[in-house]
Amino acid sequence: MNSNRVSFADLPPSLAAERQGPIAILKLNRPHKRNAIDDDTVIGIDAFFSALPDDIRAVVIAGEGEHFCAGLDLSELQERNIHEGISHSALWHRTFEKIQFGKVPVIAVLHGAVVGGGLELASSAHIRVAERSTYYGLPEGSRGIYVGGGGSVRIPRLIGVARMMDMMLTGRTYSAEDGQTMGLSTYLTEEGQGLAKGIELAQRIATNTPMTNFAITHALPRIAEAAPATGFAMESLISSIAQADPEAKNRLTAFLEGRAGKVKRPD
Ligand code: 1HE
Repeated sequence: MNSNRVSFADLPPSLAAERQGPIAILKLNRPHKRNAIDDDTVIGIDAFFSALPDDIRAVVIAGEGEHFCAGLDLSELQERNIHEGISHSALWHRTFEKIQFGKVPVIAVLHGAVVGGGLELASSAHIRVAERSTYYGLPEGSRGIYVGGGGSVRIPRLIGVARMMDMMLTGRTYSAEDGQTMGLSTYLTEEGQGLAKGIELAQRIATNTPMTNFAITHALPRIAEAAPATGFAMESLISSIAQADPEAKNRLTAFLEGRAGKVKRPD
């Protein structure tokens, strides 16, 4: 595979970006601190997604070392007053918004600890691939703090309010297998195979038309939360916009002429 290391933005040492054809791989690169996210890292993630080249069609986020991410760098928290806390949370919100509602679909590849802000980061991606070593936790409850990176908004949409409350109130953790059953991940792989799976999925997603990927990542979640009458109207609009794309016409013609793949049974 043609792989070359590129700097998409002025990234801090805690991040490493690599390009493989139409996809980019962003790695949390602070394994000695279990990829805990400090200010430089969150600002770097923001810069990476802000400066994503137009010919990148999908992104994979992964973590170096034994763990995906230990969440917020707790050493920085000790210094903050209320006003600084609000600004900090808003910075995380802006950054993760660029992942969830950015230019391209994003796949998070998980292993080891996916805790606190690490789970918030993973939840802002569109697809999660978990290796068997993955475990999920929200230790904020026992640390006397609260999620601040959009976790209250995104995590209940994946697993429900009751499960998130339990995790925060009791410190309960979930295994990779539990997470897969609950919907935290939608792919479960053996150890060491998550990145290859994430890249395979990203390469597949990169073959979709950008218009379809936009409709799926931007319109679908908003339609799902809209009142039904609004949702139906939005769906009619976005589906007619997508099908008017010349590339959509080419693909439909290719299918009708027997030149496009059929829908396959699952393996
Ligand atoms: C850290 C952090 C961190 C590790 N901030 N430094 N997150 C947490 O409450 C999770 C805290 N971390 C852990 O529970 C464990 O570190 C792990 C289970 C993730 C990994 O354990 P282990 O045995 O592999 O590593 P370790 O020995 O605990 O940590 C290695 C080093 O990383 C050590 O520093 P050192 O200088 O003594 O070598 C740790 O102090 C450091 N480290 N995690 C700072 N999180 C937007 S709001 C989000 C709110 C939250 O995310 S709260 C949840 C925070």
